[in-house]
Amino acid sequence: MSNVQYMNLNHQTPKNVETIIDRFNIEGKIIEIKAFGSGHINDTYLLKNENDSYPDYLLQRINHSIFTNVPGLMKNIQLVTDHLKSKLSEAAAATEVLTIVPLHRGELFYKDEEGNYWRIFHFIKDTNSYDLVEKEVQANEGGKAFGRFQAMLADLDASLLIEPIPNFLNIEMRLNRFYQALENDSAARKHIVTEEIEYINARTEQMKTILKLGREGKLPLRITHNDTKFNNVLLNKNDEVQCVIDLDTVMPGFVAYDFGDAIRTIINSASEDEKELDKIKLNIPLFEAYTIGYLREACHFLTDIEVESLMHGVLLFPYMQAVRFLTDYLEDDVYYKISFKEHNLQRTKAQIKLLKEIEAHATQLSSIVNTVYSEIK
Ligand code: ADP
Ligand code: GN1
Ligand code: MG
Repeated sequence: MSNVQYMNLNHQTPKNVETIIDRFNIEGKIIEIKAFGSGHINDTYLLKNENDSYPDYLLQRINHSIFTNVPGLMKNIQLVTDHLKSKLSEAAAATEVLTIVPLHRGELFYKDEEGNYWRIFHFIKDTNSYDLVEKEVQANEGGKAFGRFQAMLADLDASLLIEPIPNFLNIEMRLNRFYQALENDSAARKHIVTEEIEYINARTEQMKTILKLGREGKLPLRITHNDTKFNNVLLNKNDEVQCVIDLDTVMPGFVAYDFGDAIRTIINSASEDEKELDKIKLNIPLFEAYTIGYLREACHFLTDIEVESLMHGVLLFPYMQAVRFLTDYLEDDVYYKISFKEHNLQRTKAQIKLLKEIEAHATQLSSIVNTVYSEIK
């Protein structure tokens, strides 16, 4: 019998959704399906159950042009979530870690006739994710979340994980792709972005600091999240951390990457794609709150050089994001979801403005990291 009794379908509902949902081992009856969240990569839908004795679910179409090895990706998520759950009580494991809902025969995803890949997680109730951080307590909880995440994964054998996107956060590779896109200029947009190109060109060597420290053996590779923007952590109604989500990019990385990408979204008083650049200011109390939350959880395993590297991550991430958005703009918007024609250009400009602000306050931000670290360790 079908698990889908009645659905409040709308134009955003995927085709053949009943057939897709019926493949999965879900409980109860789904009575409503709606598009959910503001992620840039996957298509996400909330599946509402008929009554509260059964869970709601989160259905996702995995963007398989970006994640080309879906079996490997799902295996990664299973390894990571099993490892996290093994350290928690049964009750905490169910609500503080993502739970994959398998198909009836146990597979972790479903490939439909059109070649789309689908997966389902338990929907974690009574939580919020924030595109824009509002309060210090939220930033502090976010820091705790990602610090704890890294700490709990420190004893997972990294060789078991595949790299879902090879060189994902390698700035050298990102710059090579950017210069290739400039050379191809396939959308004939290069002439519009001369100022942005100049800004990027002036910082290429400086932005390779973390990579170089890694190559010199001064920074260890750890298991990191690699997509720590703030809407990838769920907070409960009391603004306490509930769950780290969006585990698609978990793989070996440097801790400064997770710190830098989280700060990129926390310290910005405006949104990632703010049109009015004057609104992009730094919220330094939120920076401090995140740093305290993170270092309290992570200081026992971090080396002094890793702590020093955090500030390089803070500079690198708005830069890398500007490079990535601008590359996509030059390539005619093939990677990120866009809501209007010049969206990737607007995002690029906003990230460059954010980096200018961070550069202007770098000494102050560095000294906050050092003070917090010396007080906590
Ligand atoms: P994307 O890769 O497109 O960013 P995410 O996995 O981050 O996709 O999901 C998009 C949004 O859906 C998240 O920002 C969050 O708001 C929400 N979300 C994701 N997983 C869950 C979950 N298990 N429970 C509740 N909300 C979730
Ligand atoms: C994407 O999936 P989402 O929306 O959480 C991207 C990140 C970028 C981010 C910018 C797999 O994250 O790397 O930092 O957009 N994810 C992937 O908002 O490319
Ligand atoms: Mg996300």
